[in-house]
Amino acid sequence: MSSLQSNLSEYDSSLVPNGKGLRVALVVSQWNSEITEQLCEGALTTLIDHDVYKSDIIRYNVPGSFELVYGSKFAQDKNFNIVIAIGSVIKGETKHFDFICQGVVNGIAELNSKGRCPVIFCVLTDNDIHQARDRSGGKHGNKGVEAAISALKMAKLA
Ligand code: DLZ
Repeated sequence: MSSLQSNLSEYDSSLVPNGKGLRVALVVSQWNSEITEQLCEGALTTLIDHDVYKSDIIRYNVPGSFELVYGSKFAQDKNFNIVIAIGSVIKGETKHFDFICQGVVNGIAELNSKGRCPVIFCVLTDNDIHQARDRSGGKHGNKGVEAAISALKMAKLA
């Protein structure tokens, strides 16, 4: 379902596992930081709302979304229950957008199949800054919230 049909910040809290005691890494791309800071804030607030201790949430910054793969692997190899990779790729005039998106999605998929804990994909891939704003706290909600809920569910997968 596209985010036009659902709001990324809406969820049924009765279906969300409690996060007490979970250790969470937020790997945050600094490219398009106006957007990634909003995504990070949405994820952080949602994790804390579900009882993850603030001191158990560690943030690592990476320069751009392409570096989210290495940053997530770096975090995965530490003692976390879950990693959330946060980025925003916005289409430009060249094919760079396609290469970055492809690299990040393939890299994170591989970490999920081979690494020691799940990596949640909190990467917006938009045509322009307006679409990105709409999905990072704007009219379509905040993908950071959605990512945090997925993180809680995956960390408690049983
Ligand atoms: C180079 C680049 C471009 C053009 N666009 C984006 C973008 O929209 N979002 C993003 O997160 N990163 C972008 N980057 C940077 C690359 O992800 C990467 O940091 C550099 O190519 C260095 O490896």
